[in-house]
Amino acid sequence: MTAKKFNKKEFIREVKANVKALYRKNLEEATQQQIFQAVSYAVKDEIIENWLATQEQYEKDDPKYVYYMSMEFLMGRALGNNMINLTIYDEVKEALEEIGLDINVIEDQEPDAALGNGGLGRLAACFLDSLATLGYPAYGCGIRYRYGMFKQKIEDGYQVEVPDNWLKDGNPFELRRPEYAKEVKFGGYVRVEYDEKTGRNYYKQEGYQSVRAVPYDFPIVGYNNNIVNTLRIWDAEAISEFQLDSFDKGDYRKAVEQENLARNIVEVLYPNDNHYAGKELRLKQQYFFISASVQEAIAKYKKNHDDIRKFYEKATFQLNDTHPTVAVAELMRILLDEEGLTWDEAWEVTSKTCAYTNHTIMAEALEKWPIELFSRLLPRVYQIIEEINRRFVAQIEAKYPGDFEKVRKMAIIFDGQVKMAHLAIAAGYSVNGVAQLHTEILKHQELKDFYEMMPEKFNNKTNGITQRRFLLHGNPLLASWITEHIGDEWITDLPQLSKLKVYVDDPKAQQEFMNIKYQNKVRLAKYIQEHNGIEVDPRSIFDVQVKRLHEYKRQLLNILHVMYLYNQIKDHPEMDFYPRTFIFGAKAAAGYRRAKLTIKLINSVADVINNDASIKNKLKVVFIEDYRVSNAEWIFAAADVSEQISTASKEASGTGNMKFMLNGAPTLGTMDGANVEIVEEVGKENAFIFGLTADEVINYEQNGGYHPENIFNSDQDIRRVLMQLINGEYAPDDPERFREIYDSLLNTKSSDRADTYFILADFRSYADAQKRVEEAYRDEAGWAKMAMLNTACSGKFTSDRTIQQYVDEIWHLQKETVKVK
Ligand code: 475
Repeated sequence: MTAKKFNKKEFIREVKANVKALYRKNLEEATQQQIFQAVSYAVKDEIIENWLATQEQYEKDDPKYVYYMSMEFLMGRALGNNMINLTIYDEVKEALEEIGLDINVIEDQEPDAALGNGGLGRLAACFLDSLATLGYPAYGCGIRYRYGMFKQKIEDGYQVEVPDNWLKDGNPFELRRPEYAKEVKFGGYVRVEYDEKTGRNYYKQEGYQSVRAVPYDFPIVGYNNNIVNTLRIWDAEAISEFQLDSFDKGDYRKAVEQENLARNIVEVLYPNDNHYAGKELRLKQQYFFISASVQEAIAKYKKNHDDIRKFYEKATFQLNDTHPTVAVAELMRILLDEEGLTWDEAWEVTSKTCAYTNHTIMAEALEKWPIELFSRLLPRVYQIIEEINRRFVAQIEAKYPGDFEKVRKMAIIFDGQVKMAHLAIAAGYSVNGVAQLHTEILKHQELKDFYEMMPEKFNNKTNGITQRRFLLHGNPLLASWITEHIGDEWITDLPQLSKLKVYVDDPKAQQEFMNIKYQNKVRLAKYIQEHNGIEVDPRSIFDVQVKRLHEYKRQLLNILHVMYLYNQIKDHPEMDFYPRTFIFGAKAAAGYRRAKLTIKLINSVADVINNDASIKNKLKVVFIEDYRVSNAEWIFAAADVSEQISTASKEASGTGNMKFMLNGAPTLGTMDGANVEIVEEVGKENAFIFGLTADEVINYEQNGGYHPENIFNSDQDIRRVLMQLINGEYAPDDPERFREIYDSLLNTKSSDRADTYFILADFRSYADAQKRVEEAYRDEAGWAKMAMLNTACSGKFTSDRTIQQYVDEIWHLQKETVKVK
């Protein structure tokens, strides 16, 4: 099981040789970026033998693979993680020290691979880490966006989006695989031909445009087990050698269009989280990577198998939300049109291959494509979906004779739209939610009709996170401390952390634990000083909310509460108030006006409070620019309080909540998503829970909402805070600036209901919970115990456990082992 021995001398020699070969420079002349590249190539060399050995072993064993199909893989940086999983981190660190290099500086040269928005994309990345660590054959399948998630600059308090040119210095870990290139066709029309011999119709797409999909492979290194899986992401190139004779060589216009298609398709990640924009290019992206991935999966299968009707025995497709759902129809198309299966045979394969994970119940995230667009772009695929729909509707009618309501609610194609979730559910063998509460809401509210018709498909897989990145790499001090106390098995068996429980009352352990937290706060304070120019006191409570900016996540509730606290401190300067630093980090979708205005509000409140000497540094507000995976690792390690304050029922799971818990930060949150399970593990007394329950929220919603104006009228503290949104308190140059936010909470003159996310309804209970946080923090020993218990009880939330459940209950894969030669 143990990796081959690391040779320090050899490694140094290689780094030096790489600098020479890549840049014709000696080490002394090279920039840190160049050294990062050289070190990465040396680390890649350590990986390559294992990568080969793994693929060889798989070839020999002929196992079943999971293809994790996802528009997003939010990988973050690779170098540190690869060194960690190869178990050569400390050795490389020493080697680099020997030649005068600082591993942190070198790691910091690497741009984040930000091929994702938030939770869904980062979950995919954690899953790949766990799959490799547990030894399961897997491919991540996605898109190699030229530009990932935009970089965020804050200018005058506003978010400015800057393109993320992450590939500009080259990517040392990727491997271009032109030998696996595939053609993907768009548009045109379908010609039907009857074949006398077989008595069948054959369908041919003609007059189409096409692009060449070229895969790039990224190694996914398992922890200390020699296994290296592959993340295969597709680039688009203009067709050159394909089909040169199939269309008029003189068709210059078409050639240019195909060039443009190729260039546009993989240009940029859509920066929307929990939101569907309905753009044609997005559908092109979806079909592009799905067609290439499905073609590749089939080609791989056919190399060693001749009965395509048993494809599902060797492959399963996990669809990461509905974004890759066109895979259902693409698989059908290939089986019918290229493999010559009958409909029933093809359907049996498809419905035993595809499984769907739902990540959100936000209505605005539901993918519904206009028929016109869909059928124009994917004419043959659309025909197939029509037939799937026809048969599915017949099934509904058979089960519920005469009940047209059922058809209206459940059909895949209805009202001029193709509903991707309905397709995924009808075609897949599994439908899962991502936390217990979320799955219950799917079963009994959002997908009720589907659950009633096909209850056997529904199951829960509570999300998880990888402790290798979010503790071992992100919080090395705590990681070492834990290993000193309970050994290092937690790295691959997180529930072992419960062994820490015997230390929670031990004053020495408490002190050490809190001292590590303090040092991590110092590290973050330095980062904030360097990047924001704000001085924060590491002895203050670090109260952190980092996640995408979305109304349902209620960053607004947090900042309104900060405004309320500031009023209190100003009114009662004598009041005993434990110093707090409120830390925010969040990107808003580029077109999400209200979210962007909320960022401006946070920064405006920060400006006023941070520059008010009269409050004697009791309160600080920091907005961390460009929140992303790499700085997240530091932020989690430094947090005292984890803000998980979504409107109950809206956050499917959350995964940041788990990263905070792992790093010893108690949750201040609503009973939403996986918070419910966190509280179940750690105990209510070790969290700060507030607010309406999911049932209460759903009840209000189904009965026409509630009346925030009653709260406004009866609670003068709240009223005062809201008035400060429109009296210029935080916008003296333009008192109307935050009117929209004020209106969103109170004014029903717009067609939306006021305060859709129950901010006023939960405000008092949130403020009370915050008060409890302060009281608890004053009790040093009590707090240390609570923080340690959070770490000790976080074992359930490893993505290793999640993946094992997917394997046992959905995918049914066999574990592989790989020996190094
Ligand atoms: C949930 N993204 C979290 C996380 O399961 C959950 C939607 C449409 C288009 C682009 N991106 C999306 C999401 O829906 C998403 O990220 N959902 C999140 O998935 C992992 O923990 O609660 O909001």
